[in-house]
Amino acid sequence: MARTTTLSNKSQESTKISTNQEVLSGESATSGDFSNDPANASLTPEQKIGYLREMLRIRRFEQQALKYYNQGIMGGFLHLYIGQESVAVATASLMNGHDEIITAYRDHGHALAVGMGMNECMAELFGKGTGCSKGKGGSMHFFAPDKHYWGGHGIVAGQTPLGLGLAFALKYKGINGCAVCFLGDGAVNQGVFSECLNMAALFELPIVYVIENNGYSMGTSLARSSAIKHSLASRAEGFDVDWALCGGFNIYEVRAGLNTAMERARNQSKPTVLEVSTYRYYGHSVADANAKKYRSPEEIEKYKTEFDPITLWEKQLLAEKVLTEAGIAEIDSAAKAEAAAAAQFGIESPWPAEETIFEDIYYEVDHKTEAGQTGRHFFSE
Ligand SMILES: Cc1ncc(C[n+]2csc(CCOP(=O)(O)OP(=O)(O)O)c2C)c(N)n1
Ligand SMILES: [Mg+2]
Repeated sequence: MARTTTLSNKSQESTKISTNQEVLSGESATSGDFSNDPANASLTPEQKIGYLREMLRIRRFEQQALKYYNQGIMGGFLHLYIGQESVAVATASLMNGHDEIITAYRDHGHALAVGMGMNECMAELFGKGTGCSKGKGGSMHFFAPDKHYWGGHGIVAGQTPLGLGLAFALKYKGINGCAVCFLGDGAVNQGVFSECLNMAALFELPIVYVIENNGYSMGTSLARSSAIKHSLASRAEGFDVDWALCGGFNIYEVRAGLNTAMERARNQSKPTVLEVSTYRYYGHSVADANAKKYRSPEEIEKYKTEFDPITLWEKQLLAEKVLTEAGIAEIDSAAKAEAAAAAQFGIESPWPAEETIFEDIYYEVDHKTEAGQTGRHFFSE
């Protein structure tokens, strides 16, 4: 049985958790039935099917990208999210139209989950002018502010103060939304994250920091990188910030954990650190030559066969009779076809024009605004 712990240091709600360590020692992937949690109790079959569709779209998209990368047709960085799809899809499914999200370089899943198109994302990976960042950002820099998605950042933990800024803006403007900022288990050790927690608590900002704990930062395991007494999230206690742990393999569980934290941010303007246990199947990036050396093949296989978030969700939907095997196959075929068409779109798209090379560097230059001089970029209206 998975061990039981306290969900939040302040609210004293209790739940069971499933950590990576427990999974590896043979514990269950999910630690309870979250289908009746307030976040999930009234979900429609269409919504549940939608989560499967989104997870499959992310996986098929990245598999296509990997194929072209391996053929040398695609270049640059490529940090695959495969294995972690449930986290981004669960989060996006809870966004209320005012919530904002931001993440690091492992950003494809979040982008597709918030509604970015496969074409603009795939073209960006190919470095083409039709890409979401006009081919100048690549894999690490997907952005869609119109979809409340603020990227896509390469500096480890660099997105954490930016996420705090989003939360500050929401509070300053009196908008009933929250900011969700994703970071990895390695990013937690960056000093700036501690500064963020201090300010989040001090200013009572509506932010949820989601630690996607996949057990590794590049080739370094959690045990070798982090001093842990209880968990990474429990460090938040030092800043008087609420924290919680959540298994990341079952969409119901991720939605339950996220919903509590997002509601707290929206309704009480309080920050939360939520640590979600998850796993990436591939190396840190496709350039990770040691991907199979710092983790045993058995470990990777165990996650793939027993804790895959897509397989688990498919089983759940079959058990609930929401979908049949044939229905699942149909959704998967559509995702594969969409990803293949997006790759074709990316390949056939033109390169960015040479004369655009100095564009998109400074917003105020491109838009001929004086905002840069007055220092009022974001709060001018
Ligand atoms: C400030 C900084 N230091 C080092 C790096 C190199 N680097 C890129 S990713 C990474 C590991 C981060 O791991 P984690 O936060 O666990 O995220 P994951 O890759 O597992 O999603 C490192 C050290 C960087 N990009 N930025
Ligand atoms: Mg990690």
